Amino acid sequence: MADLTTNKKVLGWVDEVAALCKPDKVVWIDGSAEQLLALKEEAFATGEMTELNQEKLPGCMWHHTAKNDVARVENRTFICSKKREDAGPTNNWMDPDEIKAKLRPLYDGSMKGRTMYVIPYCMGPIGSPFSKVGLETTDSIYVVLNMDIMARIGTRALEQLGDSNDFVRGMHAKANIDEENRYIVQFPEDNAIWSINSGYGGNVLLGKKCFALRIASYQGWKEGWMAEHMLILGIEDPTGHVDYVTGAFPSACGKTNLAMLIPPEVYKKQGYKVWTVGDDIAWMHIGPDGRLYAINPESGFFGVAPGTNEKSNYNALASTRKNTIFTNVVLNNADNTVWWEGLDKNPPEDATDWLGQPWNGKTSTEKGAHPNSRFTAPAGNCPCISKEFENPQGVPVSAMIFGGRRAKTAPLVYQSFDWNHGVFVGSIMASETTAAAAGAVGVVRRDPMAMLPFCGYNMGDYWQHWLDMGVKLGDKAPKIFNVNWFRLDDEGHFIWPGFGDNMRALMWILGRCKGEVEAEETPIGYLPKAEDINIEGLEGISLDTIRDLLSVDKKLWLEDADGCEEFYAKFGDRLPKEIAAQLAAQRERLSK
Ligand code: GTP
Ligand code: SPV
Ligand code: MN
Repeated sequence: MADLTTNKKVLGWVDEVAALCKPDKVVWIDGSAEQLLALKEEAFATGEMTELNQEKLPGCMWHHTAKNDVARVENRTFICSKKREDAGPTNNWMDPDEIKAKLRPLYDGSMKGRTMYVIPYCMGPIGSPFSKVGLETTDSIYVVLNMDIMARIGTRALEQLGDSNDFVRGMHAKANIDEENRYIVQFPEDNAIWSINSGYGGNVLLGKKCFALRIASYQGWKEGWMAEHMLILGIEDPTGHVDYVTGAFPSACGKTNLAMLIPPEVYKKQGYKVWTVGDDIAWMHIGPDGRLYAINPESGFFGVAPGTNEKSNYNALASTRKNTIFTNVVLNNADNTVWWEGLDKNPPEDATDWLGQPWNGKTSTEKGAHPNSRFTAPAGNCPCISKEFENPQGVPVSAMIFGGRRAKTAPLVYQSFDWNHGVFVGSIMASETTAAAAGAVGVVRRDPMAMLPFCGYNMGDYWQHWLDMGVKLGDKAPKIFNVNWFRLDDEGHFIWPGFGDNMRALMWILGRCKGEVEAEETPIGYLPKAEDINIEGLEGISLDTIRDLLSVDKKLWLEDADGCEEFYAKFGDRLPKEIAAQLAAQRERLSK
């Protein structure tokens, strides 16, 4: 097959990768329906993918990964800037030359007997001045088919690139899926990514976390924009006016759910609607009017399956009913469909679990789907996809929301005093770990701006970049808020109903942005008056419940301040003075 481009930099790089990996053949992905169909047929024939019931789930496929390869691997993820201090204390680092020397032998000959696919892809709408192009080489059809959903792939991406050298070089090889030799390496200064020995989502769909967050956060710092782990949603009021909000929550903490929420009856009947622009990543630039504009660089959703059902997230479930890839969920052998914990109360009896083993959902004590099992669904399937989804200029952001899983400390919602205080609020985010990354689940850790695993440079410099963006945005800056849907009662149950009812907190946020609702000034920020959170139609939630959800325990917050100080100390002189000053000021307010 002929090369798809005359771009010498692209051709030279692909030749280099092929010379190293030594595949039997090289196939350029042009993105045509015929080519993708042929690849699907091949994957069905080899068993790499399983075709699902084409009447019930047209175009859908099932795949399961190796047992040891089910999530991102943060301890094997590296930011290899030339200098260690430029990666900073929150990233693993190795000297770029050393790690290349170490990994080259692992790539060497790893594709013998296999085909190498070259996937050109564009992150962001084709034609947008904010979009960026990458190339990924891989020996996995699963990766090709997922990239086709998650990014704009093929010839159109190469056309967007033209003769430019500004593309991210991503080299993936499955090798032996050996976890001892698994590496996910970013070279931000060289626009390059090396990923080896994994076949799982975030480790191998290189346009996503590796490029659109780790490399792009570095590019944004250098070029004056922001790449964030944020959902983007629009709230349409009864007059048809839409306000846009972004939200950064750590992995598996509710971005997809919030992005697709269905307003509760009290708002629906007034004519409010919610539109999804993105569920995971936002790239944000300052527009000609001085406001901040967000695009979603992705074209699909790589969403958490367990817990997704008609009630919790109708729109996400609807998005998965066609042309979707299911990874590590249960295969229902009776009708060749899929199931996961929390889909319904009727697990299949004759089924195959995520490990590929026979499984009886009625009798088994083991879970059938992996807790981090996922669906890869085209954004166009989503019933509430925004009509601005392809807008090359993006949507103007009125508010940014931070949030995590906190059993106690953080109240349901509060507003920062101003931009700099908001940056501080983001910098002290903490959350319980989830199954999205390998390792213990439920451990509280600092996860600033939900970017701990994704910031491609020194997080101290990243906070300074946020502060600098605030100066540029001035009074046009989005207002910054913090939310917590996850407070627990004494029996360990969630107090707040969450999901669609999170709209009630969003409405307070919009009210604040428009100057339509008052707030109480507290040591940590502006809190709602309990009666300003609309509880109409909520069962079992009284004004007192809201008061409880909004309570601020000064003793806990002072203890938390000690934790922040310890965390900040790691950054030495890369910690912006303003951030240290914000912590000191908050402590003083709390001590009064
Ligand atoms: P990544 O794709 O990993 O970046 O995650 P995400 O932030 O998009 O997470 P997602 O929306 O898929 O949330 C996954 C988990 O959070 C599921 O277990 C949901 O049930 C739970 N969840 C989401 N929203 C809420 C909420 O409002 N309340 C409660 N209690 N749980 C929620
Ligand atoms: C996350 O872990 O934040 C995800 C899933 O969005 S993955 O693409 O695997 O990183
Ligand atoms: Mn994510």
